[in-house]
Amino acid sequence: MLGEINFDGIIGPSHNYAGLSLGNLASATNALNISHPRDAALQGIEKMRHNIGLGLSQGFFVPLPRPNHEWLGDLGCTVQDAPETIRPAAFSASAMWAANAATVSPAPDCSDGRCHLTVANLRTMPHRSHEWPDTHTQLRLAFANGEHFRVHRPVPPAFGDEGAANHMRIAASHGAKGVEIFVFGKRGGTFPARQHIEASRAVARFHQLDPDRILFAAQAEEAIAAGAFHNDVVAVANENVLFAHEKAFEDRAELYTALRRLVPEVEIVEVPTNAVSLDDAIKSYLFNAQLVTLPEGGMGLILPEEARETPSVWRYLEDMVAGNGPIRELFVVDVRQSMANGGGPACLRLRVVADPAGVDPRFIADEEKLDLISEVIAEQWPERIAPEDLLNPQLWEQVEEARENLLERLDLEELV
Ligand code: SUG
Repeated sequence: MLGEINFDGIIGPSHNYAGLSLGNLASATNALNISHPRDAALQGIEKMRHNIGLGLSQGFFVPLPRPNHEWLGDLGCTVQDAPETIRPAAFSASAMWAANAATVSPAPDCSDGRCHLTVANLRTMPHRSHEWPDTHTQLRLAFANGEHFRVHRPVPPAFGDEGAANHMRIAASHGAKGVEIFVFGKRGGTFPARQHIEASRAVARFHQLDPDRILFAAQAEEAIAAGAFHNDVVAVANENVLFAHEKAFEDRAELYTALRRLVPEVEIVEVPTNAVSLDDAIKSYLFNAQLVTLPEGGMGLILPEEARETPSVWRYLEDMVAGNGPIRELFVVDVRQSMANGGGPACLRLRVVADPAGVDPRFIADEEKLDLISEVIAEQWPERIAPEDLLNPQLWEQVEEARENLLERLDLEELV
């Protein structure tokens, strides 16, 4: 049976704050702070447990090999002699933000009746640009069943692609044919536009989408300048509901009209600036919530603690769930370690609408497997990483061994 599975990126043992993402305010603010990889990863596991507790299907992806020796080799250096401008990028645990791993089009939208995934090239930020080869390998393993899935290589780096974080799907239900919305940034402005329309167009072609059921929407320049480096910082969709800030899109009227024409059941919940300013929305990550359909019916938002701590946001949410709208429940999770690098609950997961039976079971989570993963994390993930620790060979070893042990315990040695 087709259903939504959320695959969370397990937060890797090299999680650190290096201030690598221009335009991501949290990354800049926390640059060079001490990170806590063990707590970070356990927070991620707790989020998965929480969602399993709600009755949702949960999967995971494992951390990528760090430091990335192959990438350093391509740059003519090694971990020993890497320049200071390169070293932190080779250690980044940024693959934890699985919403940037790939763009996913569920089978009902694709003309060959398979679910298509295109790995994101992430070419705008150097530390993310070397994720894709290992992500590609992992996705090809998890979604190896060619009857159900097709995994594509990334769009060439001429055009920036950041995956599902800039992609939304509106459909009467997960299993119905949907309309896919590709949100792109226009050139210019204070910060880089990380998603290019040409990349989105290529993904739509790879996925064999019906050209009459695709929409391209420009991200508001104002939103990018305020720190919305991905669309999922200011908008989220689930089944027939779009939940977005008033300032998310350059031309919202055009988008809403097209959506209402294509999916008459659509419900648009727009948050006005006079209730929640763009700054509060971005600071709190209100829209980086996971908007999910609950097994008992109705929708819920899985929000970061920071949303509850932002008065305008919490007031808005309490009024919203007291009303008659489609979003009826609020759940709060603690993912502060990831949030400090600009990654909320929704960044940490890749949504795949598919039959779980078609997925390699090694990537499907249950309580028991999460216990096992937590055990490895508690024993082997570094407790803290300060910027100067990236120079310490003992840390390099610890990080590599911790990952390898996890892969062994999960029977995923192919990925070592
Ligand atoms: O790409 N942060 C990530 C956050 C990604 C969030 N994902 C979504 N919005 N879907 C980024 O900017 C910071 C790394 C550092 O500074 O050490 C970082 O890569």
